[in-house]
Amino acid sequence: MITLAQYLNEHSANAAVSDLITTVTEVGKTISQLLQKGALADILGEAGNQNVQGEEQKKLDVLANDMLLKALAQNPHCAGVASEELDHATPANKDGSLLILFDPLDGSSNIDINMAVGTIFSILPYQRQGHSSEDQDFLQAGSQQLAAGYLLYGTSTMLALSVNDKVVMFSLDPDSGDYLLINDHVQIAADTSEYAINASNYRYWRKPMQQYIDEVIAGETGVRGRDFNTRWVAAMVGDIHRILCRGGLFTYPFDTKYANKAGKLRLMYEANPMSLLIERAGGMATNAVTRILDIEPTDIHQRVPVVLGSKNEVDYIKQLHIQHGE
Ligand code: AFP
Repeated sequence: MITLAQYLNEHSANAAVSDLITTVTEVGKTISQLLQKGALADILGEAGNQNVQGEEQKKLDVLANDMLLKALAQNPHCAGVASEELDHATPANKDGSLLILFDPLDGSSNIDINMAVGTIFSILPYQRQGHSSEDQDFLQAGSQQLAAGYLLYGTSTMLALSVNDKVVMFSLDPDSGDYLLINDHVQIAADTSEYAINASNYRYWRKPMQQYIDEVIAGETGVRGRDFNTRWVAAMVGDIHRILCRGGLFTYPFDTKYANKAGKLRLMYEANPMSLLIERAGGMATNAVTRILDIEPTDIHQRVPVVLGSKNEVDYIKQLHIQHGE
């Protein structure tokens, strides 16, 4: 079987990018081991602080963040690191050619209940080599990403990755400690009857999203003429993994629940890397109307509505928004 190292050697055009991915995935092995030990490794429960997003941090949020930050800061190719958990980006090696952004532990409300969580990462070029990196340097559209991926710590640990025009998947072999290639061309079907949304927010959505959910709930008795099914992991990484495996729709739409925020998910740590994977696997990723990868960020922590997955379903939601003049 092909290891991650062999794959990167053959398929990544940029050795520095490969090296950064190796650093992230090595830390991922330690996070995976800690999760397997769970309570026995004293990783469950609250850390007792809030992050920059005003969310309670879990012990493993803090641990995973610190481990990734430390390892990446030592990588000579890394000019700066931005984390969902930290107020500002951390400058690293000013001669490095790359910037990396990560969500160290996505879906952290799942940690204490032994459910799937993940690590998401996005790699951008660094344009000011020789100077210390700043938050501003990270403000690049998702279309500029050189690579993106996630580690899913589920019943097994998996890596989904894109370093070229393809999306591939690896499974971590607990015996050898290697990531082994299990799918060398991930593709998402254009049609689906499965959708993921936190429907408890229905009253906060805009009209077209309410209409969409009304239609899929009506199923074969409504305008869609067929039944749909709901799935919700409460960790984006788990929902995206399901979509890469068997298609589907994932949305965390615009809502008015969070004052002054355009939704819950973070553009640079969640939406951009996942959108790159979804598009390269043949799917579509929008904020309901606009392509996510074209959004010019204004803040490293900005939030964005997300609608992504099987192409025809994402496009259907886009048409509903256009009809409603959104
Ligand atoms: P946490 O990492 O704070 O648990 O948030 C996870 C997340 O950003 C994303 O991964 C999920 O899809 C979404 O939030 C879950 O949101 P709900 O709490 O509304 O279910």
